[in-house]
Amino acid sequence: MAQSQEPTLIAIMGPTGSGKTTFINLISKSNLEVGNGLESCTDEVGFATECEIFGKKVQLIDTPGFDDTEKTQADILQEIAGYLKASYEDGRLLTGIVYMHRISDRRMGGIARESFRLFRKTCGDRTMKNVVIATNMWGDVTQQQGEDRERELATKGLFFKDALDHGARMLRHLNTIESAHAIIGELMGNTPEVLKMQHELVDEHKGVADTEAGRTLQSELERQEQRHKKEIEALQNEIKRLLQELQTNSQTHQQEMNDLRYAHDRLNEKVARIEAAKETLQRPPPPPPRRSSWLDKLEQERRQKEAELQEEIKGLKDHLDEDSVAREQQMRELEAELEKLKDDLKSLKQQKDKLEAKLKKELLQHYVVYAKM
Ligand SMILES: Nc1nc2c(ncn2[C@@H]2O[C@H](COP(=O)(O)OP(=O)(O)OP(=O)(O)O)[C@@H](O)[C@H]2O)c(=O)[nH]1
Ligand SMILES: [Mg+2]
Repeated sequence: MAQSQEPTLIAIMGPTGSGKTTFINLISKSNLEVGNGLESCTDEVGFATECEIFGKKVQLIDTPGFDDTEKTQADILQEIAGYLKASYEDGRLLTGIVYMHRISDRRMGGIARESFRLFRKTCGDRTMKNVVIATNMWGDVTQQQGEDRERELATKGLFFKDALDHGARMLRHLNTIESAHAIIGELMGNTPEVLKMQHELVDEHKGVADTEAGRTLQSELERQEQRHKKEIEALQNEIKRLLQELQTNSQTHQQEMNDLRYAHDRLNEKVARIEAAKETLQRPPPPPPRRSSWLDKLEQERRQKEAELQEEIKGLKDHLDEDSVAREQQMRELEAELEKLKDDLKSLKQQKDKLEAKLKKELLQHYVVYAKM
């Protein structure tokens, strides 16, 4: 039966995505938002519906992971500090804390270790006996892998050994209500304790930055800042070196460019000469070369001589023409005379033929007379 007393307060902490909210919903039948992507889901302290475990009222408190994808570690520390301070001032102390860790993580890298360190400083050594480190996601590894990792986590100072040495326990959460109850059951009989940070904030009136967790975070931030500054310096040197290289290269490139430009100009000249030669080929042949002046003079003299000769020839021709006219006239007169002679000859011939015919006739008459005699 549930008691009317104040519920036992148990906070669930751990890296983002480690299954804190899922664990809380499983036990308390709450409906707190569970992440389904790569981004962090719970970004502030949340309270689950009160539930009853082993006859006692329990309230589970959900928290954001120190490695939240949106908020900084300082934001998360402030958020958790705010809750711890208020709850201590209200006289409500945590009976236990579950720190979730995925056994499926191949490594517990820098951020995971840093988160656990902040968790340790928040709790302090004295309250480690009220802490259960719950490994989950056993379904994602083989039994052997899970056991090997569990051993490594428990025995290496870098991981959970120190916390275990101070009284923390390590349990497996098999994602069943039974294993979840078993984990909470481990914490139920504990005496509620004031966490280190609560003591610092409330009893010692320190600011968050002055708490051990705050200082740890601050020195970590300074370390990160130094590292980033070194990285920036290295980057600046690299940029400087690249710029110098670029400058040297650009000088080399300038020379190469000049050479190319020179070669380009020479080629252009050659092309222009070829174009000109082609154009020349297209042109009509050039006029004959000019002769020298003495040739011109000779030519002139020759022309003059030719003109004189032409004149002389013309004169002769004219003269010849006059002679021929006279001769033609003479010829025509001779021809007319010849024609007249021909006519005379003809008429003479006719007269002769007549006379001969007359003579013949008279002879014949004489012959007949003679014969009769
Ligand atoms: N396989 C497996 N998956 C789990 C288990 N617990 C949680 N998950 C899954 O892990 C993812 C993250 O779970 P959440 O419960 O949101 O984790 P969270 O620690 O609350 O994350 P934040 O709120 O971001 O800090 C979800 O997809 C869960 O379904 C588990 O025990 N086994
Ligand atoms: Mg969550």
